Amino acid sequence: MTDGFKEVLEKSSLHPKPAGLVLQYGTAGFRTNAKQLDHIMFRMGLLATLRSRKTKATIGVMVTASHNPEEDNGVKLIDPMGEMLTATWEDFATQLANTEQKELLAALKDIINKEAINMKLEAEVFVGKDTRSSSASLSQAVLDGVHALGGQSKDYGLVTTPQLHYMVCCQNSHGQYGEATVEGYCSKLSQAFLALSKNASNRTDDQKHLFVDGANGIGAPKLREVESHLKKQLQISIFNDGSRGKLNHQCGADFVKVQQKPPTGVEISPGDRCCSFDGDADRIVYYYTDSRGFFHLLDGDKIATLISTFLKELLVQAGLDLKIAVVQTAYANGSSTRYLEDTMKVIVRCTKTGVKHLHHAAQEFDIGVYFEANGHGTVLFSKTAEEKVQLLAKSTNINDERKRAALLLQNTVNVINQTVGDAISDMLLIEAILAIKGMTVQQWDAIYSDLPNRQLKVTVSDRRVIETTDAERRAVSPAGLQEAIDGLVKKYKQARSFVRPSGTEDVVRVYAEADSQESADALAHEVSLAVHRLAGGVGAEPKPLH
Ligand code: NG1
Ligand code: ZN
Repeated sequence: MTDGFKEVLEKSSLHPKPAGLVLQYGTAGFRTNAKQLDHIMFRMGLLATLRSRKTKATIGVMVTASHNPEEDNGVKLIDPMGEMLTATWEDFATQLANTEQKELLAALKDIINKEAINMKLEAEVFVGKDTRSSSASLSQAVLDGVHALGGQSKDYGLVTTPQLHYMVCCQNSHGQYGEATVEGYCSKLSQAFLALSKNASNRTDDQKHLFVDGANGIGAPKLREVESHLKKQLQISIFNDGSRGKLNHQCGADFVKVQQKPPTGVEISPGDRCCSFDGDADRIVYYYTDSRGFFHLLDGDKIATLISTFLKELLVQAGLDLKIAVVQTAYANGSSTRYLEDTMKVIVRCTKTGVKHLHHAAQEFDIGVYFEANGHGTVLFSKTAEEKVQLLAKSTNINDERKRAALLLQNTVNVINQTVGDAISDMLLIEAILAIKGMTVQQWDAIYSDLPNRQLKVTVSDRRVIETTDAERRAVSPAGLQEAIDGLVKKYKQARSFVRPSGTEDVVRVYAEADSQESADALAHEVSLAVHRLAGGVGAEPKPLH
């Protein structure tokens, strides 16, 4: 044990913390300019090793800053079943990250004591990274941290975030979830996709064609690996594959969702079915342009609607009584919530922003479909739900319709990466559903019409002055802000607006929706002004959009 700590001391001096630097383990781990992260990475290697001893399981560490600019990077820990790190350990992560160099050993020992960690136990950490130029040395710093505390490591190199989550879950379920290799991932998902596709009636090559914007990130090369298993059932053209353009620059799911326009670098014709991944391929949005050149976005809400409709129909056909729910955040378009509740009659839950909140809420149902409007999401099946589906799929004394539905459900379970939102897995599921239902992207889009909406950012001196309640839909401080928002919302038809401090950027986010784009834009602007005035705005007041 003493020796181990000696190594920590020696190695940590190679990854020194800039004095005074304070960073927070936020909604998506640590995320900031890559230059500030070397010591964080080393320390997260240490922490993951402790977490592995504590849980007696393999832990994951992913080096990525997702949809942030190329200059940024970040890191997040993955818990044993592939889920996000538990909250108490997020606090340990923040403490360890902010401890000055000379206090590092004391901070480590503090965690070891508090959690009664047996340092004699073995530890194993899986490490992955995205394609950022800083990721290679930063992931090496993570590995240094793991080794300094005597942990074993497996470096998966370049993988998508959801692939690393998948590996961790496979390892800890001793292969029950699948094989903990990229090849195992590709073959599990593609086999399920091919089985689902058999239920589609004959499709032309055009109908099988999908245009994918890889955000110039890791999603593009990883999609190519999957594609080689798809036996041409899906014909993919990949744009922004990283060979030329800059990561997330004018492309990727976040750009397309927030700007509400197609990415640059994609040559598409009216009606072509397109989708965009984000930089680490855990988000996906779809879109097309119509013959008049108008852009149509199919975001996480439309994806959740398509998937939950499909699953609900299969449950009815299979005669399975399982409770299905859709989990959203306040950013979900009001039309989607209304459609799901009133027309589809499914349970809808609203949680705070951040995947872990959605994930936990979804776990409360037999089938929990969760999606953020930005396209991050997946489907969770309870153990009971999976068992009932398996049993029915095996049974011999049921009619053809029930059998077909049970097999479809079984393959749906297998195509989904239940550990976390996964652009590749979501894409395969969506493509299979469209094929089975014989649906075009336009028909999918027509299920309901989005309310026009606008997202804006306001810079304030301290965004923590904004505190919220009711799943972030109402602000409780600063005084007067919520009253101001309520007053503004009343001026517009079908309007809704809320504000919250971002967990990944130093800004306050403003969201507004209304019956027309002009109204949504005007409301978003007026609410931004209220935030600037009442919550300590920095710089010039926000200008109107038009
Ligand atoms: P913040 O910056 O807290 O709004 C953003 C996204 C989240 C989530 C995280 C993590 C929006 C409005 N917010 O969080 O949904 O995806 O990043 O990546 O899209
Ligand atoms: Zn991401």
